[in-house]
Formats: sequence, structure tokens, C-alpha cells
Amino acid sequence: MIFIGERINGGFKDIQYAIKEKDKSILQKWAKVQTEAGADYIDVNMGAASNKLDDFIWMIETVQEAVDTPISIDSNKPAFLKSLVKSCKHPPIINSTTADEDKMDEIIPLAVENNASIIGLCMDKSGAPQTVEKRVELGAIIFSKAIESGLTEDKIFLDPVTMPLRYLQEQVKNQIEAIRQFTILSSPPPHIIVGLSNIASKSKEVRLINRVFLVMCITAGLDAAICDVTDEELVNSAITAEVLLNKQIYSDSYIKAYKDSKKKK
Ligand code: THG
Repeated sequence: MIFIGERINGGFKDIQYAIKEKDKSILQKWAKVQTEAGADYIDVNMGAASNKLDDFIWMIETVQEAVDTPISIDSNKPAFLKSLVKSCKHPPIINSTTADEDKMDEIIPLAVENNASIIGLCMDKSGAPQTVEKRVELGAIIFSKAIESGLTEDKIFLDPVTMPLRYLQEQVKNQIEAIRQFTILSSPPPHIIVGLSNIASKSKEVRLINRVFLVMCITAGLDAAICDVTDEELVNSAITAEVLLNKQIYSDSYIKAYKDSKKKK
């Protein structure tokens, strides 16, 4: 499982404050806490807190001063990406491209040139799809374009686009079925990822919904998530799901074995 820590996001009040006041300690605290919890990448997203490229570069540099964990650049501004990718010490994940030609033409070559990975969001100018077929069609468009451009499967993450249970309940099963169909796009398949916390947005049972949805997605073939990595029950549930699916070796101490194996990397 590839865990991407979601917490450095301008949607959170403390991060918004940190960006405005250039308070490094808040970002560095979350970079360390998420890394210690097992994050493979730290997602960095300005949200609505700023629209300045310099602020985004400051965020990435601040995180990299505190930890050695690679960055997931969470930006919907293609014009920023070139500079942001250059500011990363390790090959980042570019989060994200849609299936729109103009976006793919800009973002995919940038990933190829910089040995970066990309997340392909299964949406286009007409918005987020309402059917399994449309999700899979958009995922296949991004996947084939990325492969043709020279990215390998292990550098491509497909994201079926997770909508809140509370508002779009009938879409949840479609996301899960889209995940299953992404696994048969190619052999080896691309990585499959969700922005997990979208599912329980504005719900009451946030942690329970996140945990159950994550396990259901893993059963369908998901192998990566942008999520609250500090929720230990969530992380342990994901590891257990992978053990049950024979993707990790079982031993009585499989949780510890998994965490130790990640620390060695
Ligand atoms: N796919 C990809 N990238 C993404 C998303 C996705 N990046 C952003 C987002 N979605 C994933 N990150 C978060 C981070 C935090 C929360 C949700 C998604 C979150 N939100 C609370 C809510 O909406 O109720 C409120 C936050 C708060 O407390 O202020 O926790 O889907 N590729």
C-alpha cells in the first residue's frame, strides 16, 4: 500500500494560518508526524489559502527541510507545475491531470522529463462522471496517453474521483467497480488511488466510513490512498486487508513487519 499524507492542505485552518504567516513549524510538525506514521509521500495543497507560486514553493521547501519523504504536488494550476517539480528533491507525484488533451499534453511530458509519477483524475471539462463506463473510459484515455508518452505503469496512478457519500450515495458503488475495471486495463496494472477523506465529507461517522470504504476499495484493487495516515486504525485496516488478500505475508506480527519493512526503505 502506498500511503500519502493528506494533512498539509490549505483547507485546514492551521495550514492556512501557516501559509499566511510563513510559520514553518506547523508544516514541519505535520511533515514529521505523517512521516513517522508511515507516509510514503506528503501531499502538499494550498487550497484557497493562496494562489501564489512562491507560497507553494515555500511549502515544498519547508516540508523538505524537515523530512526526506517525497512530495505529492496537489495543484490544479498546470502553469505552476514546472517550477514546483524542480523544487522537489525526490521524484514527486504530480497530483493531478484530468483526461483533457491540453492538460495531459502539458503534464505528462513534465512527468517523463523529471522521472515523476502522475495521478490521472477520471474527469474532464464536463466534470466528474456519473457512470462506471465513463470513469473507466477517462481512466483508459489517461493511461494510454501516459504509456505512449513513455511513462511506465508504476508511475501512473488512476483516481476514480471519490464523491461524498452524504451527497452522492449512488456513486460510491460505481467508484468501487471502476477500481476493479482499472486493474484489468493492463498487466501489470497502473496504481489505483483515491482521495479517501472525500467519502466522509460532512458526515458524522468520519473515521468509520473512511476505514470501511478504504478496505472495500483495496478489495477491488486499490493500492494507494491520500488519507489521514495519523489514524492508526485506518492504516492497520489497510495493511490487514492486504494480508487477507495475500498481498503481504501473514505472520502474527504482520503489522510490525509491514511497518519495519517500510522504515528500511
Ligand atoms: N484525489 C486526488 N487528490 C486530492 C483529492 C482526490 N487532493 C485533495 C483531496 N481530494 C484529498 N485531501 C483531503 C484532505 C482533507 C480532507 C479531505 C480531502 C478533509 N476534509 C474535511 C471535510 O471535507 O469534511 C474537512 C477538513 C477540515 O477539518 O477543515 O478532511 O480525491 N488525486
